[in-house]
Amino acid sequence: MIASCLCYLLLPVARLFRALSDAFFTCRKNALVAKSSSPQVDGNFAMAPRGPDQEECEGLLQQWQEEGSGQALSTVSEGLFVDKGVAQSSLALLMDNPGEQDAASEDKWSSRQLSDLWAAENLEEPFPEVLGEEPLPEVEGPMWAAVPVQTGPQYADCAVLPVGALAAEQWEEDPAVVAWSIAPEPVPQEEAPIWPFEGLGQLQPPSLEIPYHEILWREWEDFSTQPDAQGLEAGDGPQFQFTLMSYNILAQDLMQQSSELYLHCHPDILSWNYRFANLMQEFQHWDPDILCLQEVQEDHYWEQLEPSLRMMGFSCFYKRRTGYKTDGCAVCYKTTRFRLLCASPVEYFRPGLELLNRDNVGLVLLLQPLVPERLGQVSVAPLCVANTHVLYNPRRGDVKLAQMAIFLAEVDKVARLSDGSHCPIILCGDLNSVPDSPLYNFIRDGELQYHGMPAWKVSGQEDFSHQLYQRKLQAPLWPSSLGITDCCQYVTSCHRKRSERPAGWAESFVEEDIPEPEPDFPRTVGTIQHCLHLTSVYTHFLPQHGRPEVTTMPLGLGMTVDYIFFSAESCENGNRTDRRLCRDGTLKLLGRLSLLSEETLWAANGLPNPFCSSDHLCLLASFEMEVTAP
Ligand code: KL2
Repeated sequence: MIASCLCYLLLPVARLFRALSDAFFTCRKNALVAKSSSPQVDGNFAMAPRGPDQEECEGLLQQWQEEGSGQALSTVSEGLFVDKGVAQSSLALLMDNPGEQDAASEDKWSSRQLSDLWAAENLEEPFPEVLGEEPLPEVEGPMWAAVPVQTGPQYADCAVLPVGALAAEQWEEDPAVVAWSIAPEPVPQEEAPIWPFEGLGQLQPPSLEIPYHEILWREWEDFSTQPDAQGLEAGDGPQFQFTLMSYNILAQDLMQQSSELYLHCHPDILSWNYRFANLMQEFQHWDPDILCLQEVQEDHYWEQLEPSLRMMGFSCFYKRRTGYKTDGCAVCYKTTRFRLLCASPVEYFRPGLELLNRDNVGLVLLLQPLVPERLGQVSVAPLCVANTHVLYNPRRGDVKLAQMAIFLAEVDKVARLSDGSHCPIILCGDLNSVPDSPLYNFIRDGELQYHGMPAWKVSGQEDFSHQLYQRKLQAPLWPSSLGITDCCQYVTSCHRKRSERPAGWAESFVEEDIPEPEPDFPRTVGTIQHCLHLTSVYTHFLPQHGRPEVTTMPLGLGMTVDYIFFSAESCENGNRTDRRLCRDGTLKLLGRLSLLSEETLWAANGLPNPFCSSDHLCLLASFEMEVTAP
């Protein structure tokens, strides 16, 4: 009786709170836009439960602006001075003592020491330019931004007030609009940022100004009430639910090296301080339990992101790229929801192998879900979370596939149970490959016939069919010396006898010293496989109007290259050829944050924009795991 009364009272209150914080979030974004002309974006990230209506938003905005720099990033700046000697991340230690990770041991290693340790292991050497990414295309000006934006259909994505609901003057007062409708304040010449669009009228946003938060509104798509194959709805019986975000946050160094790609952006919104504040606000708003980041610049990670995320309750792990690039991947998890079982950094660079001479990396964590005490003595399987950023070069699909093979082999090793099956897996990141490309289909279908395929075809990013010379994929795709089979498994884990393995979980990653790979093992002819049974959270077309989903917008061309894949059991009559996988395996997809169309992002001046501070959108999904009685 008391419980049901509480339910009736608490549920509406919780919903109201959510609605209020959503409204505040959008106001705060506009405030950030208004402040974008200042070199430092101020304000703390705490969200106040405030009213959702426009008036209140404006009031809040004014109040926030008046507060000015007095509250300069209070939550963040505290973190900046945290002694690195007590940093949380103790990856090397964990690798030495898997399973013995505890608070005391974490304190023994400073984050900088660990970083140095890795750097030493990586034997970094400067690489000649030729080993880097393809040279940037010549860009004379932001051509794409000059194309007139169609302001019609994209508003189908807006979940809040329709366009005509407020008077035009109100929009004009909106700081999101003002910031983009007027030229920036004149500043002394020596301080003036180079803004290449001075006087280029066609680059102004469309005349009917819509606040960014309206254009870029993202729906939560809820699947929790859809019954699964067993007819069970989410929440039938005890379950463990969590959310995961995957986000390429655009490394500042990479952005500066490829500044031609960002000519459409006002320089103020490209400053790291502005973008950092915006990104943190996004993390705080969506509040994921697991955060998988790509393009995390090392200094920004140690000095700002890690301390801030730690204060938000995350424990974070980082793997920097090999070579001279300064960014890498990070995986963070809420310590109230998960306990770390193991962390495995993955380097794709292999000295002496031309196929693997690029500096991309991945990071694989095995996490033990922490079941709330109220559920009693129940158990949940560990969860394997794998995050990577694959090579960009659209011509080198051969390299991308070899990188993916190493990544899948690591995931297989970390997630493998003693009976040969796998624990639930989430594989996410920026794969620099589009949906339905051979690389994408390989992950989803578990098989790829690659022999004779032009290397550029693998990722589907660009069509190079007109070029005379085309590198073709030859079998075997990678040499046996890599120690990885055509099923994307380490040779050692394939050949290991069951009886040699102790029962339980941790054994597969205790063995860090992989012995010399056996020189010969059977290779297939022109086919690679994996057995992880993965399917994508996103379906790559928007439900409302069937347009392609976009996760990034290089030079105004929208495409999907970011993914969250997750374990799904094969259908009962699971036939590999029908390419169908059910979504009701050990991980159930409860919902996802909708993506946007290219047209919608055009209307917001592409990416990054004052509201979204990366050239990628974040991906967010909610899952449920089965909880079993012991
Ligand atoms: O597409 V990305 O952006 O996932 O957002 O991944 C790579 C590219 C990232 C890391 O290498 O840098 C970007 N043209 C355009 N973008 C490039 C290029 C290039 N030639 N090289 C690297 N990137």
